[in-house]
Amino acid sequence: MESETVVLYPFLGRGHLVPMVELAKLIHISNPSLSVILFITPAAPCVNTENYINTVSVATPSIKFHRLLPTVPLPPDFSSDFMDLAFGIPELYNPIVHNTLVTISKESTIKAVILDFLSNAAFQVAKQLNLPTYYFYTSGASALCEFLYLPTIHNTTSGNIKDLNVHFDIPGVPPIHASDMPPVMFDRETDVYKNFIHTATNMATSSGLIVNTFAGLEERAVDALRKGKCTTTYGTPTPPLYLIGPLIATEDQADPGGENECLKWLNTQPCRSVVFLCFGSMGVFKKHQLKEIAIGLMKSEQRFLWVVRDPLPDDDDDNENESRGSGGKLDTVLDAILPEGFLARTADKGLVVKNWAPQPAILGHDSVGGFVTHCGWNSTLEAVVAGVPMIAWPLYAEQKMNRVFLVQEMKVALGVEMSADGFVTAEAVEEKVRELMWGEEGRVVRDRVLEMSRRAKDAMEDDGSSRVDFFKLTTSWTGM
Ligand SMILES: *[C@@H]1O[C@H](CO)[C@@H](O)[C@H](O)[C@H]1NC(C)=O
Ligand SMILES: *[C@@H]1O[C@H](CO)[C@@H](O)[C@H](O)[C@H]1NC(C)=O
Ligand SMILES: CC(=O)N[C@H]1CO[C@H](CO)[C@@H](O)[C@@H]1O
Repeated sequence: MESETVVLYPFLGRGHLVPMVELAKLIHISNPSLSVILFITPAAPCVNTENYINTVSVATPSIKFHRLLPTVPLPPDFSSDFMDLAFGIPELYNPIVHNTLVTISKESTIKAVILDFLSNAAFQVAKQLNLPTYYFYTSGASALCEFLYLPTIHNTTSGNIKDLNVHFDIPGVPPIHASDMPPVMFDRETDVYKNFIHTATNMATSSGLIVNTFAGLEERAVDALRKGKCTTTYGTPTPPLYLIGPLIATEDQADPGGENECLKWLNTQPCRSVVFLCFGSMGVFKKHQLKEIAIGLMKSEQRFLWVVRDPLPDDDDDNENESRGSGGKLDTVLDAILPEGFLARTADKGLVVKNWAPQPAILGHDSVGGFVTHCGWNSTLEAVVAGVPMIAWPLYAEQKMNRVFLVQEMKVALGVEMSADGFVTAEAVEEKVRELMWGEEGRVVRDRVLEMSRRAKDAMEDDGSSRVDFFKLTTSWTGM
């Protein structure tokens, strides 16, 4: 029997790569006869994925990382914008992707090519070779409704989204104000905007859309997608939808040096009493914002575990060293900015840790009763699985939109009050933290997220919705 292969082509940002690797593992574990290959571009706008890739290669040698070689140099005039690079680098590698797919095809039948949306450039290559091509979408079904609807918004509005003061009515989700749309969509003349429109159009004609969510979490969005409501203007039906989540990384949960400091501390705290604050790998604040968070936490009188990264300088910082990208070293900065005696006064109730904490293990710990999050989809899923209610504090990408979904539709989060430029006052922090832990509105969210946690577990049972979808997907390749 000829061998069969599935090719996955991730984007190398952590929030995209890690779930794609989880998908690769799941495909291989459930279908050991399928070869699973992940394409890796040598150049990427994100670094620091090398260690992760090595760890996975050692732990799971049966899935293969294939480096697309030779390295293609960036043209000298290439945009340095992160999103332009994210979409643009795969485009440079299209000839190599083509040759690699042809080479693999000589020895094996390629059953599927699965793209991250940022690897969209490869869609035309796979299509040209007549390979069934899927997208793996690393945000939720609600965000996917918006994504697929973008070409319709594009065709039916004039002017730039950033200049509009309207709500968009998108099937499957609550109305979204123009200012809550992902900033990449603000200006229709930009390359990134055009790339999103083009990608959405390709997604709508692909062989299937695989989404890291579960049906019970986003019922209205899933219903709209399944009924083709987000793509009615395309003249083609929405491709099959496979909701196979929640896929959550296992690598990060390992604690190499024995018990982590945060987990040890949590062991000493009462059940569901601690508010956990962590804003993702790119969640950096200015100093004056850190100070507001500290004061708000102190006044809330709640227990807290706060992950802080090196801050950005304030706008009026006159220290020349600090104006160059970093607001200075965290230790000194914390002492300087936190209210006097903050760390000492809160020592029995609070723990401030620098830069990194084992997030999934913390969210899974009994003592954690609330999570202040930037609304990245991966963090959201981790909290939902652990049944931890959230305070939504979006920072970038599609996070403002995710907040609308989390607060208004899924009802697993309270939204923190922010000014137009994203600033949050100490009072707002204090009020929301108390509300989440003790309030009546908070109770609704606390109950709801526990229900969602149960649904997440059900979805992953043998006959659960996510397993059934996954089985449909893989049997469409193997025919078994
Ligand atoms: C948008 O308009 C273009 C040009 O008229 C058309 O080709 C395309 O199908 C339309 N797309 C949608 C989603 O309406
Ligand atoms: C900037 O950094 C240099 C070297 O670390 C130090 O000597 C200098 O005093 C700093 N300047 C200010 C304004 O802090
Ligand atoms: C699946 C996944 O991407 N997990 C990541 C979610 O975010 C946390 C915190 O940023 C990371 O530690 C996980 O690796």
